Amino acid sequence: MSFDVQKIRQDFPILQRKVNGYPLVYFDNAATSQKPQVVIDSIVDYYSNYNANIHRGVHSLSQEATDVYELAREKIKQHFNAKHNHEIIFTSGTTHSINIVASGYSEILQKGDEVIVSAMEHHSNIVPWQMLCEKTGAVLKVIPMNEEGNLLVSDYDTILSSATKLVFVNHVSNALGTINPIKEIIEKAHQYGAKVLIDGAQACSHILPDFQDLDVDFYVASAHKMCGPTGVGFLYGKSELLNILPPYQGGGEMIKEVTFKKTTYAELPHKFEAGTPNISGGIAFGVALDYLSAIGIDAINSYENELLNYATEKLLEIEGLKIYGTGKEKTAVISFNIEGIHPYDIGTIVDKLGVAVRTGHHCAQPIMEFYKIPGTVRASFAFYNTKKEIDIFIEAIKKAKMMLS
Ligand code: 7TS
Repeated sequence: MSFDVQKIRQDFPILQRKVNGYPLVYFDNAATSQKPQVVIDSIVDYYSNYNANIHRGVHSLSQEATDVYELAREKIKQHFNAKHNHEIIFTSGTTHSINIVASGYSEILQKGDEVIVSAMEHHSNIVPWQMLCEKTGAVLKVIPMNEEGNLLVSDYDTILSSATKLVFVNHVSNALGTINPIKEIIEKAHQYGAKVLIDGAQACSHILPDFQDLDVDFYVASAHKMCGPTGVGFLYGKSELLNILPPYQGGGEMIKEVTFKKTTYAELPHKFEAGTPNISGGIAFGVALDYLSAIGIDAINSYENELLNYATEKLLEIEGLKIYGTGKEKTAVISFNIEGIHPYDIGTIVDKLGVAVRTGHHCAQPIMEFYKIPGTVRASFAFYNTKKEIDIFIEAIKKAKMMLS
Protein backbone atom coordinates (compact mmCIF):
# COMPACT_ATOMS: atom_id res chain seq x y z
CA MET A 1 0.00 0.00 0.00
CA SER A 2 1.45 3.36 -0.98
CA PHE A 3 1.53 6.13 1.58
CA ASP A 4 -1.19 8.63 0.71
CA VAL A 5 -1.21 11.31 3.38
CA GLN A 6 -4.22 13.14 1.96
CA LYS A 7 -6.27 9.95 2.11
CA ILE A 8 -5.03 9.24 5.63
CA ARG A 9 -6.00 12.75 6.77
CA GLN A 10 -9.60 12.04 5.80
CA ASP A 11 -9.67 9.36 8.50
CA PHE A 12 -9.15 12.01 11.22
CA PRO A 13 -12.22 14.25 11.61
CA ILE A 14 -10.46 16.70 13.94
CA LEU A 15 -7.98 17.65 11.20
CA GLN A 16 -10.83 19.44 9.41
CA ARG A 17 -11.40 21.96 12.17
CA LYS A 18 -10.16 25.47 12.63
CA VAL A 19 -8.50 26.89 15.72
CA ASN A 20 -8.56 30.64 16.31
CA GLY A 21 -9.84 31.05 12.77
CA TYR A 22 -6.98 29.10 11.14
CA PRO A 23 -6.87 25.49 9.96
CA LEU A 24 -5.54 23.36 12.83
CA VAL A 25 -1.87 22.40 12.53
CA TYR A 26 -1.52 19.76 15.21
CA PHE A 27 2.13 19.31 16.20
CA ASP A 28 1.58 18.08 19.74
CA ASN A 29 1.47 14.39 18.88
CA ALA A 30 3.96 13.44 21.59
CA ALA A 31 1.40 14.58 24.15
CA THR A 32 -1.39 12.63 22.52
CA SER A 33 -2.19 11.56 18.98
CA GLN A 34 -5.41 12.29 17.17
CA LYS A 35 -7.96 9.51 16.65
CA PRO A 36 -9.17 8.07 13.36
CA GLN A 37 -12.90 7.61 12.78
CA VAL A 38 -12.68 3.80 13.08
CA VAL A 39 -11.40 4.16 16.65
CA ILE A 40 -14.12 6.67 17.55
CA ASP A 41 -16.73 4.41 15.93
CA SER A 42 -15.59 1.38 17.90
CA ILE A 43 -16.33 3.21 21.18
CA VAL A 44 -19.77 4.26 19.98
CA ASP A 45 -20.40 0.71 18.74
CA TYR A 46 -19.59 -0.80 22.13
CA TYR A 47 -21.90 1.52 24.05
CA SER A 48 -24.62 1.35 21.39
CA ASN A 49 -24.66 -2.37 20.79
CA TYR A 50 -22.96 -4.57 23.39
CA ASN A 51 -22.30 -2.57 26.54
CA ALA A 52 -22.02 -5.05 29.45
CA ASN A 53 -19.52 -5.78 32.16
CA ILE A 54 -16.94 -8.39 31.25
CA HIS A 55 -15.59 -11.63 32.73
CA ARG A 56 -18.60 -12.08 35.00
CA GLY A 57 -21.94 -12.50 33.31
CA VAL A 58 -23.35 -15.73 31.92
CA HIS A 59 -25.58 -13.65 29.71
CA SER A 60 -24.86 -13.22 26.02
CA LEU A 61 -24.11 -9.51 26.06
CA SER A 62 -21.44 -9.92 28.74
CA GLN A 63 -19.94 -12.82 26.82
CA GLU A 64 -19.87 -10.77 23.64
CA ALA A 65 -18.16 -7.83 25.38
CA THR A 66 -15.68 -10.21 27.04
CA ASP A 67 -14.80 -11.80 23.71
CA VAL A 68 -14.15 -8.47 21.97
CA TYR A 69 -12.14 -7.16 24.94
CA GLU A 70 -10.03 -10.33 25.06
CA LEU A 71 -9.53 -10.08 21.32
CA ALA A 72 -7.96 -6.67 21.93
CA ARG A 73 -5.53 -8.28 24.37
CA GLU A 74 -4.68 -10.85 21.70
CA LYS A 75 -4.09 -8.04 19.18
CA ILE A 76 -1.64 -6.32 21.54
CA LYS A 77 0.16 -9.61 22.13
CA GLN A 78 0.47 -10.21 18.40
CA HIS A 79 1.40 -6.67 17.49
CA PHE A 80 4.38 -6.65 19.87
CA ASN A 81 5.16 -10.34 19.61
CA ALA A 82 4.70 -11.26 23.26
CA LYS A 83 4.68 -14.95 24.00
CA HIS A 84 1.37 -15.20 25.89
CA ASN A 85 -1.86 -13.20 26.12
CA HIS A 86 -1.68 -13.30 29.92
CA GLU A 87 1.58 -11.34 29.78
CA ILE A 88 -0.42 -8.33 28.59
CA ILE A 89 -2.01 -6.49 31.52
CA PHE A 90 -4.53 -3.78 30.66
CA THR A 91 -3.83 -0.61 32.63
CA SER A 92 -4.95 3.00 32.50
CA GLY A 93 -1.68 3.92 30.74
CA THR A 94 2.09 4.10 31.02
CA THR A 95 2.08 5.80 34.42
CA HIS A 96 -0.19 3.16 35.93
CA SER A 97 1.90 0.37 34.36
CA ILE A 98 5.16 1.70 35.82
CA ASN A 99 3.57 2.08 39.23
CA ILE A 100 2.44 -1.56 39.22
CA VAL A 101 6.04 -2.70 38.72
CA ALA A 102 7.64 -0.14 41.07
CA SER A 103 5.17 -0.82 43.83
CA GLY A 104 5.61 -4.59 43.41
CA TYR A 105 9.40 -4.39 43.59
CA SER A 106 9.22 -2.17 46.64
CA GLU A 107 8.19 -5.35 48.48
CA ILE A 108 11.03 -7.35 46.95
CA LEU A 109 14.09 -5.05 46.90
CA GLN A 110 16.26 -4.56 49.95
CA LYS A 111 18.57 -1.96 51.42
CA GLY A 112 21.77 -1.74 49.40
CA ASP A 113 20.19 -2.94 46.17
CA GLU A 114 20.72 -0.61 43.24
CA VAL A 115 18.38 0.57 40.51
CA ILE A 116 19.39 2.48 37.40
CA VAL A 117 17.43 5.13 35.54
CA SER A 118 18.49 7.25 32.57
CA ALA A 119 19.07 11.01 32.59
CA MET A 120 16.36 11.54 30.00
CA GLU A 121 13.26 10.03 31.59
CA HIS A 122 9.75 11.38 31.85
CA HIS A 123 8.84 12.05 35.51
CA SER A 124 6.60 9.00 35.48
CA ASN A 125 9.69 6.83 34.97
CA ILE A 126 11.59 8.58 37.78
CA VAL A 127 9.23 9.34 40.65
CA PRO A 128 7.81 5.80 41.21
CA TRP A 129 11.40 4.48 41.47
CA GLN A 130 12.38 7.21 43.91
CA MET A 131 9.37 6.16 46.00
CA LEU A 132 10.61 2.57 45.77
CA CYS A 133 14.08 3.66 46.97
CA GLU A 134 12.57 5.57 49.88
CA LYS A 135 10.62 2.49 50.96
CA THR A 136 13.36 -0.07 50.52
CA GLY A 137 16.65 1.77 51.03
CA ALA A 138 17.71 0.87 47.47
CA VAL A 139 20.01 3.34 45.73
CA LEU A 140 19.08 5.18 42.51
CA LYS A 141 21.86 5.59 39.94
CA VAL A 142 21.66 7.60 36.72
CA ILE A 143 23.01 6.90 33.21
CA PRO A 144 24.22 10.33 32.06
CA MET A 145 23.63 11.90 28.64
CA ASN A 146 25.69 14.15 26.39
CA GLU A 147 25.02 17.47 24.69
CA GLU A 148 23.53 15.78 21.61
CA GLY A 149 20.95 14.07 23.79
CA ASN A 150 22.40 10.57 23.61
CA LEU A 151 22.89 8.30 26.60
CA LEU A 152 26.48 7.57 27.57
CA VAL A 153 26.41 3.82 27.37
CA SER A 154 30.05 3.56 28.44
CA ASP A 155 29.07 5.17 31.77
CA TYR A 156 26.25 2.64 32.06
CA ASP A 157 28.90 -0.08 31.93
CA THR A 158 30.59 1.39 34.97
CA ILE A 159 27.37 1.85 36.97
CA LEU A 160 26.12 -1.71 36.39
CA SER A 161 27.17 -4.21 39.04
CA SER A 162 25.97 -7.30 40.82
CA ALA A 163 24.05 -4.94 43.17
CA THR A 164 21.92 -3.73 40.21
CA LYS A 165 18.43 -5.22 40.38
CA LEU A 166 16.44 -3.07 37.99
CA VAL A 167 17.08 -0.76 35.04
CA PHE A 168 14.43 1.52 33.55
CA VAL A 169 14.93 3.54 30.42
CA ASN A 170 12.59 5.04 27.89
CA HIS A 171 12.68 3.66 24.38
CA VAL A 172 12.28 7.18 23.01
CA SER A 173 12.73 10.44 24.93
CA ASN A 174 9.58 12.56 24.93
CA ALA A 175 11.52 15.81 25.21
CA LEU A 176 14.31 15.12 22.69
CA GLY A 177 13.05 12.34 20.43
CA THR A 178 16.24 10.32 20.97
CA ILE A 179 15.80 6.59 20.27
CA ASN A 180 17.78 4.80 22.97
CA PRO A 181 19.80 1.63 22.27
CA ILE A 182 17.49 -0.51 24.37
CA LYS A 183 18.61 -3.88 23.04
CA GLU A 184 22.15 -3.17 24.21
CA ILE A 185 20.89 -1.78 27.52
CA ILE A 186 18.82 -4.92 28.12
CA GLU A 187 21.65 -7.31 27.17
CA LYS A 188 24.10 -5.58 29.50
CA ALA A 189 21.66 -5.58 32.42
CA HIS A 190 20.97 -9.27 31.93
CA GLN A 191 24.69 -10.05 32.25
CA TYR A 192 24.30 -8.93 35.89
CA GLY A 193 20.93 -10.61 36.40
CA ALA A 194 19.14 -7.23 36.53
CA LYS A 195 15.65 -6.83 35.08
CA VAL A 196 14.77 -4.05 32.64
CA LEU A 197 11.62 -1.98 32.23
CA ILE A 198 11.32 -0.04 28.99
CA ASP A 199 8.96 2.92 28.86
CA GLY A 200 7.65 2.80 25.31
CA ALA A 201 5.16 5.66 25.62
CA GLN A 202 6.88 7.67 22.88
CA ALA A 203 8.09 4.77 20.78
CA CYS A 204 5.19 2.58 19.73
CA SER A 205 3.56 4.99 17.30
CA HIS A 206 6.84 5.28 15.37
CA ILE A 207 8.67 1.96 15.74
CA LEU A 208 7.60 -1.59 16.39
CA PRO A 209 9.33 -3.27 19.31
CA ASP A 210 9.46 -7.07 19.29
CA PHE A 211 9.24 -8.10 22.94
CA GLN A 212 10.65 -11.58 22.48
CA ASP A 213 13.50 -10.45 20.25
CA LEU A 214 14.41 -7.68 22.70
CA ASP A 215 14.16 -10.16 25.56
CA VAL A 216 12.73 -7.24 27.54
CA ASP A 217 11.43 -7.98 31.04
CA PHE A 218 8.76 -5.25 31.22
CA TYR A 219 7.54 -2.91 28.49
CA VAL A 220 4.86 -0.28 29.03
CA ALA A 221 2.91 2.11 26.80
CA SER A 222 -0.27 4.19 26.49
CA ALA A 223 -2.93 3.72 23.80
CA HIS A 224 -3.58 7.44 23.46
CA LYS A 225 -0.22 8.09 21.80
CA MET A 226 -0.98 5.34 19.26
CA CYS A 227 -4.26 6.68 17.86
CA GLY A 228 -6.18 4.95 20.65
CA PRO A 229 -8.23 6.51 23.44
CA THR A 230 -6.99 8.00 26.71
CA GLY A 231 -7.24 6.06 29.96
CA VAL A 232 -5.94 2.77 28.61
CA GLY A 233 -2.53 1.21 28.09
CA PHE A 234 -0.67 -1.94 28.92
CA LEU A 235 2.02 -3.49 31.01
CA TYR A 236 3.86 -6.32 29.31
CA GLY A 237 5.87 -8.52 31.64
CA LYS A 238 7.44 -11.93 31.31
CA SER A 239 5.05 -14.27 33.08
CA GLU A 240 7.65 -15.58 35.52
CA LEU A 241 8.27 -12.00 36.68
CA LEU A 242 4.61 -10.97 36.83
CA ASN A 243 3.95 -14.10 38.86
CA ILE A 244 6.37 -13.09 41.60
CA LEU A 245 5.17 -9.49 41.79
CA PRO A 246 2.49 -8.85 44.41
CA PRO A 247 -0.82 -7.41 43.17
CA TYR A 248 -1.06 -3.63 42.93
CA GLN A 249 -4.68 -3.15 43.90
CA GLY A 250 -7.08 -5.40 45.78
CA GLY A 251 -10.69 -5.80 44.72
CA GLY A 252 -13.04 -7.63 42.43
CA GLU A 253 -11.75 -9.52 39.38
CA MET A 254 -8.25 -10.06 40.84
CA ILE A 255 -9.13 -12.87 43.27
CA LYS A 256 -9.46 -16.63 43.13
CA GLU A 257 -11.17 -17.03 46.50
CA VAL A 258 -12.04 -14.65 49.30
CA THR A 259 -12.75 -15.62 52.91
CA PHE A 260 -12.28 -13.46 55.99
CA LYS A 261 -9.29 -15.63 56.89
CA LYS A 262 -7.45 -15.50 53.61
CA THR A 263 -7.74 -14.39 50.00
CA THR A 264 -6.01 -16.08 47.11
CA TYR A 265 -5.29 -14.18 43.93
CA ALA A 266 -6.38 -14.81 40.38
CA GLU A 267 -3.97 -16.00 37.73
CA LEU A 268 -2.42 -13.61 35.24
CA PRO A 269 -3.50 -11.27 33.78
CA HIS A 270 -6.43 -10.79 36.19
CA LYS A 271 -4.21 -10.57 39.27
CA PHE A 272 -3.30 -7.04 38.16
CA GLU A 273 -6.71 -6.05 36.80
CA ALA A 274 -8.81 -5.25 39.86
CA GLY A 275 -12.22 -3.65 39.23
CA THR A 276 -14.15 -2.93 36.07
CA PRO A 277 -11.67 -1.84 33.40
CA ASN A 278 -11.96 0.71 30.61
CA ILE A 279 -13.76 -1.80 28.38
CA SER A 280 -14.48 0.41 25.38
CA GLY A 281 -10.96 1.85 25.70
CA GLY A 282 -9.35 -1.58 25.52
CA ILE A 283 -11.44 -2.52 22.52
CA ALA A 284 -10.68 0.76 20.76
CA PHE A 285 -6.97 0.28 21.48
CA GLY A 286 -7.13 -2.98 19.52
CA VAL A 287 -8.82 -1.15 16.64
CA ALA A 288 -6.10 1.54 16.73
CA LEU A 289 -3.39 -1.11 16.43
CA ASP A 290 -5.20 -2.63 13.45
CA TYR A 291 -5.36 0.82 11.90
CA LEU A 292 -1.63 1.52 12.39
CA SER A 293 -0.69 -1.94 11.14
CA ALA A 294 -2.76 -1.51 7.98
CA ILE A 295 -0.76 1.62 7.12
CA GLY A 296 2.44 -0.07 8.29
CA ILE A 297 4.74 1.15 11.07
CA ASP A 298 7.73 1.15 8.69
CA ALA A 299 5.89 3.33 6.17
CA ILE A 300 4.83 5.64 9.02
CA ASN A 301 8.39 5.83 10.27
CA SER A 302 9.97 6.68 6.96
CA TYR A 303 7.33 9.32 6.14
CA GLU A 304 7.74 10.90 9.58
CA ASN A 305 11.52 10.97 9.07
CA GLU A 306 10.97 12.98 5.90
CA LEU A 307 8.90 15.46 7.92
CA LEU A 308 11.56 15.55 10.63
CA ASN A 309 14.38 16.28 8.19
CA TYR A 310 12.36 18.88 6.31
CA ALA A 311 11.34 20.73 9.50
CA THR A 312 14.82 20.51 11.04
CA GLU A 313 16.38 22.06 7.95
CA LYS A 314 13.84 24.89 7.83
CA LEU A 315 14.06 25.63 11.55
CA LEU A 316 17.84 25.83 11.49
CA GLU A 317 17.59 28.61 8.91
CA ILE A 318 16.09 30.81 11.66
CA GLU A 319 18.79 32.85 13.34
CA GLY A 320 19.28 32.22 17.05
CA LEU A 321 17.34 28.95 17.00
CA LYS A 322 18.85 25.99 18.82
CA ILE A 323 17.58 22.43 18.68
CA TYR A 324 17.96 20.13 21.69
CA GLY A 325 18.28 16.47 20.76
CA THR A 326 20.50 16.24 17.70
CA GLY A 327 21.42 12.56 17.76
CA LYS A 328 21.19 10.47 14.59
CA GLU A 329 18.58 8.07 15.95
CA LYS A 330 15.49 10.19 16.49
CA THR A 331 11.75 10.11 16.10
CA ALA A 332 9.88 13.09 14.69
CA VAL A 333 10.22 15.36 17.71
CA ILE A 334 11.95 18.75 17.62
CA SER A 335 12.61 20.61 20.86
CA PHE A 336 14.02 24.09 20.40
CA ASN A 337 14.45 27.58 21.74
CA ILE A 338 15.10 30.94 20.14
CA GLU A 339 17.73 33.02 21.83
CA GLY A 340 16.31 35.58 24.23
CA ILE A 341 12.68 34.41 23.91
CA HIS A 342 10.73 32.35 26.45
CA PRO A 343 9.29 29.14 24.93
CA TYR A 344 5.87 29.83 26.45
CA ASP A 345 5.61 33.11 24.54
CA ILE A 346 6.35 31.36 21.23
CA GLY A 347 3.77 28.66 21.98
CA THR A 348 1.13 31.26 22.79
CA ILE A 349 1.67 33.24 19.60
CA VAL A 350 1.73 30.25 17.25
CA ASP A 351 -1.46 28.97 18.88
CA LYS A 352 -3.18 32.19 17.83
CA LEU A 353 -2.26 31.12 14.27
CA GLY A 354 -3.77 27.65 14.68
CA VAL A 355 -0.50 25.82 15.42
CA ALA A 356 -0.51 23.48 18.45
CA VAL A 357 2.90 22.80 20.01
CA ARG A 358 3.85 22.01 23.59
CA THR A 359 6.03 24.33 25.63
CA GLY A 360 7.67 23.86 29.01
CA HIS A 361 9.72 21.15 30.66
CA HIS A 362 7.67 18.29 29.16
CA CYS A 363 7.63 16.43 32.50
CA ALA A 364 11.36 15.89 32.06
CA GLN A 365 12.89 18.49 34.35
CA PRO A 366 16.29 16.74 34.65
CA ILE A 367 16.79 17.25 30.89
CA MET A 368 16.06 20.97 31.23
CA GLU A 369 18.43 21.12 34.18
CA PHE A 370 21.10 19.43 32.03
CA TYR A 371 20.80 22.10 29.33
CA LYS A 372 20.27 24.87 31.93
CA ILE A 373 17.07 26.06 30.30
CA PRO A 374 13.55 26.60 31.71
CA GLY A 375 11.95 24.61 28.93
CA THR A 376 11.62 24.28 25.18
CA VAL A 377 9.12 24.61 22.38
CA ARG A 378 8.36 21.06 21.21
CA ALA A 379 6.92 20.25 17.81
CA SER A 380 6.10 16.57 17.42
CA PHE A 381 4.87 15.16 14.14
CA ALA A 382 2.65 12.26 13.19
CA PHE A 383 2.07 10.41 9.92
CA TYR A 384 -1.03 12.53 9.16
CA ASN A 385 0.98 15.78 9.19
CA THR A 386 2.27 17.34 5.97
CA LYS A 387 5.14 19.45 4.67
CA LYS A 388 2.61 22.17 3.93
CA GLU A 389 1.73 22.25 7.63
CA ILE A 390 5.44 22.52 8.42
CA ASP A 391 5.63 25.57 6.14
CA ILE A 392 2.73 27.17 8.04
CA PHE A 393 4.47 26.33 11.33
CA ILE A 394 7.77 27.85 10.18
CA GLU A 395 6.02 31.06 9.12
CA ALA A 396 4.25 31.17 12.50
CA ILE A 397 7.57 30.74 14.34
CA LYS A 398 9.16 33.52 12.26
CA LYS A 399 6.22 35.79 13.01
CA ALA A 400 6.48 34.99 16.75
CA LYS A 401 10.20 35.73 16.66
CA MET A 402 9.59 39.06 14.98
CA MET A 403 6.94 40.05 17.51
CA LEU A 404 9.00 38.99 20.52
CA SER A 405 12.48 40.19 19.57
N1 7TS B 1 6.70 8.16 29.58
C1 7TS B 1 6.96 8.96 28.52
C2 7TS B 1 8.23 8.78 27.77
C3 7TS B 1 6.00 9.89 28.12
O1 7TS B 1 6.26 10.66 27.07
C4 7TS B 1 4.78 10.01 28.83
C5 7TS B 1 3.76 11.05 28.48
C6 7TS B 1 4.57 9.14 29.91
C7 7TS B 1 5.54 8.25 30.25
C8 7TS B 1 3.30 9.14 30.67
O2 7TS B 1 2.26 8.64 29.88
P1 7TS B 1 0.75 8.64 30.39
O3 7TS B 1 -0.04 8.19 29.21
O4 7TS B 1 0.68 7.69 31.53
O5 7TS B 1 0.46 10.05 30.80
N2 7TS B 1 4.29 12.17 27.81
C9 7TS B 1 3.68 13.33 27.56
C10 7TS B 1 4.30 14.35 26.82
O6 7TS B 1 5.43 14.29 26.37
N3 7TS B 1 3.46 15.38 26.71
O7 7TS B 1 2.31 15.06 27.34
C11 7TS B 1 2.42 13.78 27.87
